[in-house]
Amino acid sequence: MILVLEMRFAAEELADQAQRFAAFTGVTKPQPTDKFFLVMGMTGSGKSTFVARCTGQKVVVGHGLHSCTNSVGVFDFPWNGRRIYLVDTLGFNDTTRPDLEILDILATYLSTSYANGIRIHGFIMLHPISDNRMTGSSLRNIEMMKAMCGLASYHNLAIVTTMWPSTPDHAEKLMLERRYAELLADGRFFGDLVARGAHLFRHNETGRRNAFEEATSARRIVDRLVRQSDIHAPDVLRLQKEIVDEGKTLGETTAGIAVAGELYKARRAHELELRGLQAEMNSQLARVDAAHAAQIRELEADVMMKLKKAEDAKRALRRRMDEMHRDEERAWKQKIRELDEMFSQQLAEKQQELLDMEESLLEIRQDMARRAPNQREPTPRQRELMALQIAEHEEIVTSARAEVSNTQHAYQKFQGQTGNILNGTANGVAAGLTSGIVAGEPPSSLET
Ligand SMILES: Nc1nc2c(ncn2[C@@H]2O[C@H](COP(=O)(O)OP(=O)(O)O)[C@@H](O)[C@H]2O)c(=O)[nH]1
Ligand SMILES: [Mg+2]
Repeated sequence: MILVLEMRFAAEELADQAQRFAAFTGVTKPQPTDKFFLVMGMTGSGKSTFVARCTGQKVVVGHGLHSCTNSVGVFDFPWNGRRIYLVDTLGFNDTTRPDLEILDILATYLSTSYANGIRIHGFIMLHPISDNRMTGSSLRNIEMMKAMCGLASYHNLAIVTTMWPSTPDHAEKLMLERRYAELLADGRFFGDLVARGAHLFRHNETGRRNAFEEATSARRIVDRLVRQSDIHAPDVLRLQKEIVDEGKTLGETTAGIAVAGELYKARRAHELELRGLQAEMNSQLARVDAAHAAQIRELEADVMMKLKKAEDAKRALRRRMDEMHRDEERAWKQKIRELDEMFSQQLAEKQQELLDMEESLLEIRQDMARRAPNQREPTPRQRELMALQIAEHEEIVTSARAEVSNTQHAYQKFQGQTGNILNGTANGVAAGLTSGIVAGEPPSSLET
């Protein structure tokens, strides 16, 4: 991971990432006309690609400031003199992270952002039309989105279907249209949201993978949302209200209850499984068959471990905003420390390289001046060549000097921004706590 980063290390990009992140978490104050949109949807629905097309920025997962921390990606682009921020979120039903962890991450950032005065102006919910299950992951993502938002009206929501095929045959076309109609009518999917004002878009309906077409399609959706959000003032998300204004633990929030429901079902299933295994152990048959008994014991240990995991998850639901924030802050600090180290090392290397170059330039000059006594006076042609050689070296040294200075500048910018993030997010949460917005007993050990 670090190696990949080292190779592509771009100081400016990291500083920019930190700056955008600081804007989303309210550490730096955005302009009143700036907009923040959340991009949601299941993993693989095309969120990162959408954001990349819209902003023209590389939306890479797996390196940079946002990796290794439990973070969301913040990207931006200018729009008619304003700045539009797109927040690339994590899908529920991710293969590598449990729902609870995803919710925890979103809750941490959304609550900090809200406590610092930032409002979410709109939502872009991506849904892959190619998903033929109509249950499972996509349903779960829609449920979680509703639980988190809990808005009275959805004028600032764009429901965007993605993954339209490029060359569907007649039967496939019919099938997709039928599925589309069902999605929009069924209350478990988008039915209730459409009834409450959500806007519908088919993103990249031609299905062609063409960057320009995709960008045009994505921008069209954002344009509409910007206009909508100018008409309808942003509402506070239910999750933000519950955590910041009402001081609920994650498990007490509507979204937390939805996750807890799943956890409960899983726990129940494990308990039942355990009971079944124990009954089998106690039966006459198992007692005589030692090999079978050992096998059952192994299964039992496995189920017990799963149960313990579910119990741990239950405890995690009891976390309050300050605890969530503390964990996240710890991860950020660690990441920033790593990047800082890498940055200063890179700078030191560049400085050393420059010193070496300057030294060798000096040596060339001295060599030329120090002619051996038996050497003849150089001809005008030789002089000309020497001058050219020196000029060439000087040019290289000058550009190395500029590079060092740029790196230095970027490093300072990076340090300024990351410092802001750590102090600012902590202060934002602390401010929310001290002003009594967050109910419950004040945490004694909040780091600020
Ligand atoms: N066919 C097609 N593929 C897409 C489209 N948008 C994204 N993809 C691909 O779908 C995969 C998942 O996209 P990604 O943006 O990473 O999804 P995320 O997990 O929601 O961020 C990637 O391989 C993309 O190249 C689209 O509109 N059409
Ligand atoms: Mg993604």
